[in-house]
Amino acid sequence: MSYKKPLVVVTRKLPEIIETRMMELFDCQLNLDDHPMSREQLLDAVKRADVLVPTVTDKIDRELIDAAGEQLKLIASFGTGVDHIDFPAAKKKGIMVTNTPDVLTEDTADMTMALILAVPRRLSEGERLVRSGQWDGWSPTGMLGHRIWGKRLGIIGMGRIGTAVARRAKGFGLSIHYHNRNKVHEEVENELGATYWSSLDQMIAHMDIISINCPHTPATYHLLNARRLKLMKPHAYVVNTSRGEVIDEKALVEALANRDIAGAGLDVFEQEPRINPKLLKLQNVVLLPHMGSATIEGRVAMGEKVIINIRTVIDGHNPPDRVIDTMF
Ligand code: 8YV
Repeated sequence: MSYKKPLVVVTRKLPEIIETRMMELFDCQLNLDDHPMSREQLLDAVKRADVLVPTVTDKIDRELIDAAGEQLKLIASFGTGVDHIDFPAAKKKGIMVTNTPDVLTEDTADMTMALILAVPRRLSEGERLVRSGQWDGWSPTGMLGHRIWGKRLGIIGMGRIGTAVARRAKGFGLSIHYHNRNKVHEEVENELGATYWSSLDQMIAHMDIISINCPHTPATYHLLNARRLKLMKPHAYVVNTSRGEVIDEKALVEALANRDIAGAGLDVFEQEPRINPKLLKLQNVVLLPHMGSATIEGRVAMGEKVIINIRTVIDGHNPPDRVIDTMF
C-alpha cells in the first residue's frame, strides 16, 4: 500500500531533534531561519498544508481559518495556551486543534516562583546596580526588600501550573490561597494547606502576592482590571507568567507608577513583543521576554507532543491533547 506523507507546515524553528524527526515522518516544511511568518505566508500555508504547527506568535484567526483549504485537518499548536487560535472557527470548519499541556508545567512554575522571589527581594534592581558600577558596598539599609516567608500568596487559576506554583511556594513559607472556577480536590487542598476564595475581589484584597496562572479566554480578559488593582494592598505584588491580556496593562502601569501596589513581575505582555514604554521606566518591576517554558527539555517534550498528536490524527484516532469546548 502506498502512503502519502502529510504536508506539515511548521511556522517557527523548533529544537533540531524535533525538526529531524518531523522530516523523517512527514512531508515537512520547516522554518530554518525562524522568521515569524507573514500573513501572506500563513495564508499560503493553510491553503496547502494538511497540518499546521503554529506557535503563540501566529494569529490563527477566523479569516485565516476560513481561507484554509479542505485538506487542512489539524492545527497542532506548539504550546499550551491556545488563545492565538480562533477555536470556534476551527471547530465550525471541522479542523481539529491540539496543544502541548503538562510538559511545561514545572518549568513555568519555576519561572513563576523566580518572579515571586525576584520582585519583593529586588533582584533585577540589585543586578542593575552592580552592573552600573555605582555600587559602593554593603550598607545596613541598602537594597531593602520585603520578606517572602510568612506572607500570603493568592493564585488566580489553580490548574496544573497554579498547583505546581503552590507546591513550591509552600516550601518558601508562603500560605496558599486560590481562586478558581472550582475548588480543587480536598486532598490537594489539604496537602497545600490552601484556602479557597469563591470571591476573586475578596481574595485580591487580602493577599501580599498575587500570581496569575489562568489561561487567557474571553472570560479572563482583563480579569485584573483597574477596579481590582485598586483592591490590592499598597504593599502587594503581582506576577504574571500566563498571558498579558489577563491584566489591563495600562491600569497596571498606573497602579505601579502611583505606588497603589508595590511591584510586578511580568513574563508576558498585552502586545508582545511590544512593551509599554512606561513599564520600562519603572524600577519596581521585573520584566522577562515570555520565557516561562524556555528550557531545552521542555521544548523538546513539547515537540514530541506535537508529533504524537499529528501521528495519532493521521492514524485516524483521537489525539491525546485535543482541545475541547469546555476550555473556553
Ligand atoms: C509557549 C506558552 O512556549 O505554552 C504556552 O502557552 O505560553 C509558552 O510558554 C508558547 O506558547 C509557544 O507557542
